[in-house]
Amino acid sequence: MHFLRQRDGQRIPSSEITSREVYDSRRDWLKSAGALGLTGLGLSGLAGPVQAQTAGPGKLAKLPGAKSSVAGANVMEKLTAYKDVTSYNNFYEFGTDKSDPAENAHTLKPRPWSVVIEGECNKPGRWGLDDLLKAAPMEERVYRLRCVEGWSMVVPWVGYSLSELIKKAEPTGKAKYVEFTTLADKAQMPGVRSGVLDWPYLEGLRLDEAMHPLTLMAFGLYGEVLPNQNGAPLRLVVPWKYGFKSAKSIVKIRFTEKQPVSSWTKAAQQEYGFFSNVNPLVDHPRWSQATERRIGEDGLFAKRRQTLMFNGYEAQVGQLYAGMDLKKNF
Ligand SMILES: Nc1nc2c(c(=O)[nH]1)N[C@H]1C(S)=C(S)[C@@H](COP(=O)(O)O)O[C@H]1N2
Ligand SMILES: [Mo]
Repeated sequence: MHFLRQRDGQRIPSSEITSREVYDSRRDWLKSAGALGLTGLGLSGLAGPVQAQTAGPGKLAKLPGAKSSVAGANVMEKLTAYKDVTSYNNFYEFGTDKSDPAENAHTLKPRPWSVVIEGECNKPGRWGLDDLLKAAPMEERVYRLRCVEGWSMVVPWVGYSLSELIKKAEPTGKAKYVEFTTLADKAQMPGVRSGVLDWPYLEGLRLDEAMHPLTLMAFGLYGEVLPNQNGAPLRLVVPWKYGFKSAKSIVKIRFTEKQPVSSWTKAAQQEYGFFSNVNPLVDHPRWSQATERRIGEDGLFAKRRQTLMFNGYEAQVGQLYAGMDLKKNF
């Protein structure tokens, strides 16, 4: 297949997208695609009003973000429809079926909300949601999200680099990892009564991973605040790792010396490693990770896509793992 090289080194099959270099912004590109009549060439999902591409249905509070200038933060692929992003979810606190979170998460109360910042840092404390929202300028970032189960989406998130918060907390020299704890409230989350995971849902990153500009503290998607099922009022998005690293509805951020043990690692250590970087060469013990299904492309002619190393973000994050055996450190 013929590939076009994106400015940030990502490869995009030419059958899926037109030349990236010619156009600077996603919106410009969409307009041009429309003007050139390319929307009929298997790009039908891109047709329609350009403004609508990143606008939600208008039911939730607006949360606009300026186009991000972070390298790799603007994937030039067709966005997954808002309807799919918000109805096909993993959020086990609301049940294990893909449709459960959208059906059950209305009981989650995203306000008032606060996040405790503690552990190895000079500025521990409790941050209220309004202060978190104001901590840095909101950016819109179009990221691929690749679930360990073998499906993926392309989502226009709104938020800012987690590093903005970390800098304000001033981690000490002892801080090597960041641990994220999410809400586990039986009154708001029916799934927490089940023993499917060891609650609260806990995840962790190495400090340099957490500081990487692509690591996003997300507060919204499609120009609106996060729907509850997507992890309101704030969640991580770590685009080069399997989706389960992107913890939803975070209530605590802790700086630690020791590597955190995440809920999924606890549940099945041989299946879900600490790093969990997307890697088509390292199979899950029960299935291949070489290909993926793009949500929304389920039609008769839908083909599985090749999964990309680091989910397509190798140019940006590969250096973080220089010299590491990625098969051992899966
Ligand atoms: N608290 C919490 N966070 C979570 C999960 C969860 O069950 N609970 N599921 C994870 C998994 S497996 C994936 S793939 C993504 C899905 O995010 P989305 O539903 O917004 O696409 O959320 C992740 N974050
Ligand atoms: Mo996932």
